[in-house]
Amino acid sequence: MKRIGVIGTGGMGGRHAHNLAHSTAHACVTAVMDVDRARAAAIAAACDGARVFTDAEALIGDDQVDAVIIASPDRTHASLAQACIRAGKPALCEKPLATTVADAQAVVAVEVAAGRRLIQLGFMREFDPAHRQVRDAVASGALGRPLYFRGAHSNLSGGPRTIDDVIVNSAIHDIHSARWLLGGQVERVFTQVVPADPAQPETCRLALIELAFDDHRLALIEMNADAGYGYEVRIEVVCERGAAASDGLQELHVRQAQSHAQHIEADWLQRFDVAYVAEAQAWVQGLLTGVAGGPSTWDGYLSMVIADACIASARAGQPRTVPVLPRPAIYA
Ligand code: ISE
Repeated sequence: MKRIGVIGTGGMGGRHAHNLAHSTAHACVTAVMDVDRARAAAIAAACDGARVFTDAEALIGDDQVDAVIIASPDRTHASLAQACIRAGKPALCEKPLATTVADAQAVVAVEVAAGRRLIQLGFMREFDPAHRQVRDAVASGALGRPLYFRGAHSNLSGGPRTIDDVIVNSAIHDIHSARWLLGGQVERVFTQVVPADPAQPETCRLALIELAFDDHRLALIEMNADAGYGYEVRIEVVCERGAAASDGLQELHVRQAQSHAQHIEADWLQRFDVAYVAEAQAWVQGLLTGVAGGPSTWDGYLSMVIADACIASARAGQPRTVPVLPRPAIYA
């Protein structure tokens, strides 16, 4: 039985705590941390009386915690991931790994020094059945070599957002999907933005991101931060002899009385509910076998390097080059 400590009890932390306590074999939640003690206590009570913490480092150091979920605000991920590695405790860390390239690089450095993978990054789309079908179709080779990734990601608005936030918090998923599904190295990016308020160029209503790979393959990502109708993630991989696509919705099509309807989910917790359970189960399986799998710290770092170039490109109105980085052996 692996004893899990959950840091952060917002939507994601609460969902992870629930999935680990109720849908994951060989795992139990023994500790829950939030700066808001009452919120941590409410989640802990639903996890068979886990202990409540208001200090993340205390939870990481606790001897009744074998492994950690990091689901606190984005800016805290990098330092908490490093604290887990230093304590020798595996962690499932929500994306993004960090909010700056330097912070992401620091996590890589600490993990490389530890000599083994301890962090799994929360790019949960890798565990989504629709995404896996597309990945399997491409990997089968039947469609020929993948040439082009197209992704459309729509959110319902939580209020006006900045370019940095839309790219580092949201489009980072699509950047990872493009790398995961095409493989290879992104060499150049070009980002154009429709501002949420034309008088405030730092705001972002919609971003169009082009990625060029070093072997001349391409990706195009449309990130709609305020779609106005619901939550959607659509992907397509165009290959030499065919294409594989997922329109991304989970609900069935209903045709009735001369009309056709399909319910659209409101957010990622609804759309990716199955993926989050599969992600937690795969993570716990890795804890039991001692073999870390899933998206790595290196995936988190490279996504951040690409995201950073995308932000610079949006500001400059020009393409930007992505540095080529040597992959440390532990991520081979
Ligand atoms: C959110 O944090 C997520 O990770 C969702 O998957 C993503 O769709 C959304 O844009 C993010 O804000």
